[in-house]
Amino acid sequence: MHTQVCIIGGGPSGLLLSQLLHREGIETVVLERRSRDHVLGRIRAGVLEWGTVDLLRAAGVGERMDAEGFVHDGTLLAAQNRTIRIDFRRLTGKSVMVYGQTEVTADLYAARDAAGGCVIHGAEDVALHDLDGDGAHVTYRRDGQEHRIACDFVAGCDGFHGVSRQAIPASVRREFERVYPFGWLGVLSRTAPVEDELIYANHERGFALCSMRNARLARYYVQVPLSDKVEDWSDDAFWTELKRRIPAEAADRLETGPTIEKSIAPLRSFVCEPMRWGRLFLAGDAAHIVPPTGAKGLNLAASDIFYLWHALRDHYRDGDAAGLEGYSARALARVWKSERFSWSMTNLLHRFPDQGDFGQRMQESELDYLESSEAAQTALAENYVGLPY
Ligand code: RFL
Ligand code: PHB
Repeated sequence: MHTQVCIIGGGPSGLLLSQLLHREGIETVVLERRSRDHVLGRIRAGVLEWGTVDLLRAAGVGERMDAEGFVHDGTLLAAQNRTIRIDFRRLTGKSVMVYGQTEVTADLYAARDAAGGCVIHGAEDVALHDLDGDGAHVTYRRDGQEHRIACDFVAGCDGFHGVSRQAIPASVRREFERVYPFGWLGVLSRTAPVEDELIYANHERGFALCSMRNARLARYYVQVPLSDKVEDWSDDAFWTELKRRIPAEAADRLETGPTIEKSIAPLRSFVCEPMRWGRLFLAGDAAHIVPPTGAKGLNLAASDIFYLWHALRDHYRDGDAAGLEGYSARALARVWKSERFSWSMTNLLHRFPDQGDFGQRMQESELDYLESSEAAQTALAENYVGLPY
C-alpha cells in the first residue's frame, strides 16, 4: 500500500490533519492502536480557543460545534476571600468555545467516514522506517498479519505514549520535562453546571475547577496527591471536598448527583525538540504536554496541525518546501509560550507540598496584582483565548 502522508494516531491531531489534507486532495492513512469506542470514551479537554474553532470550521466540522457549543466571554478566578472575573471579550475582543474533545473527535470521525477516509483501528506494533531516506515506510500488525505502507511523509500524532517520538535518534532529540507533585481528580455528572463560566479556585486545601460540557453535564476537578486512587474517592467525598474549595455562594447552590466518570490525571510539562526529523513530523501530545490548568493541550495540537497542513499543502501544490523546513521552529515558538502560560497558571493556583509561607504569600500577591491591574488581566486573557498562529 502507498499513501502520501501516513498518520500515526487517530486522536484529535491525527484526524484533524487527515481531514484538512483530504480537502486539499492529499491522500492519508490513519493508523490507530485502539478501537474507535475507546478513543471516543476518553473524557478530556473542554475549552477551545477561537483559532481552534476557526480551524475546525475550515476542516468542515464546525456545524454541530457552532450549534451546541457555548461561547464564553470570561472566566472566574477564586481565592479564599475574593473572586476575580477575567473579561476576555472586553480585554482582548475574543472569546473561547466550550465544546468537549469527545464531541470534536466524534465530528472528525463522522467527517472522515463521510469522505471514505482510511482510518485503521487495532494497528499494533507500529514501526517507522527510512525516515531520513528518499521514501519512508511504516509497518504494523493487525489480526495477526503484517502490513507495510510506503509514504512520502509520516505524521506522528500518537500522543505522549506513542512510538513516533522515539523514532528521532536520541543523539538528535532533546526533551524538557517537569512532573508536578499532584494530580487532578475529575468527575462528570448529569447536573447543571454551578456557574455560567468556569471557576478556577485557589484554596489552602488545594486547587479546584468547575467546568461543564452542556446545560445538564457538569465537569469538576480537585487537586489530589499522586498517591490517591480513584477508589479512595466516593461521590460524597468528592462533592464535600469540592464544596470546601470553591466560593461559599457557589458551594451553596452546587447541584450534586451520581458521577458518571471519575479519573485521576497526573500533571506534566514536556517538550521534545526538534518536532521534525527527516520525513517525520510530530504534532500534538506526541511532541509536548502541558498541565491542564490553562486548557491548552488540545489547542496546541490544533496549532501544530495548522502549520503542518499549510506546510504539506505548499509542498504538494506549489513545490514549496519552506513550510516543511520551518515547521519545527514555527510550531515550537508557539508551544513554548503555551508551556509558559500553563506552568504559570499551575503555579498560581495549586498547593505545592514544599510551598511554605513564602510561596503562599507569592500566590496571594500575584492574585492581588491580577485583581488590581488591567494589564495583568489582559496578559492572562490574551494567553487564555489563544496567542495568534
Ligand atoms: P491523543 O488524544 O493522546 O491521541 C493520540 C492517539 O494515538 C493513539 N496511539 C497510537 N496509535 C497507533 N500506534 C501507536 N503506537 C499509538 N500510541 C498511541 C492513541 O490511542 C490515541 O488515540 O493526542 P492528540 O491527538 O495529540 O490530542 C491531544 C489532546 O488529547 C490533549 O492535548 C488534551 O486532551 C489535553 N487536555 C486539554 N486540552 C485543552 O486544550 N483544553 C482542555 O480543557 C484540556 N483539558 C486535557 C484536559 C487532558 C486531560 N487529560 C486526561 C490528559 C483535561 C484532562 C483531564
Ligand atoms: C474541562 O472542562 O475539562 C477543562 C476546562 C478547563 C481546563 C481544563 C479542563 O483548564
